[in-house]
Amino acid sequence: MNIRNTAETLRLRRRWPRYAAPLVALALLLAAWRGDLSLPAPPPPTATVTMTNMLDFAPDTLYIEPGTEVTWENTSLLVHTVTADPEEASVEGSVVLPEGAEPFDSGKMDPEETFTHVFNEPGTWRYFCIPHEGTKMVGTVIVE
Ligand SMILES: [Cu+2]
Repeated sequence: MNIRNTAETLRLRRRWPRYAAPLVALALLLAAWRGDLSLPAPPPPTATVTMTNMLDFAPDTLYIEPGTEVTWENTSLLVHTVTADPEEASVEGSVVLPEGAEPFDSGKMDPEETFTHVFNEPGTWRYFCIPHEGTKMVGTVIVE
């Protein structure tokens, strides 16, 4: 047993000379230095808002950092929208956008549908649901 182990060790030693490990380490260091081993960018932060049978967004106010990917999930039995476009609003104050921000609109979302928007501009965003604007189905996203 011992003799066999020693023989195997010797064979391994012969196959992998003593300088092999430092050489591999050096090659990896060089590759890293050249940028070949750069790590993938971390995934963006995410948040979820649900659209309910009670005609509201939950949470109705969401605090996030810039670059957060927000997903709305229609968990209700109704059609809702996520609309941050003042042109679509018929009630004053349904939409508020940070200065220079692009409006967006999910369009009609059937039950179980999702919609995602990435918030880059800091500030206060207020959005609403087109079919339920009259019952004040509005939500706020604060990017800070
Ligand atoms: Cu709605």
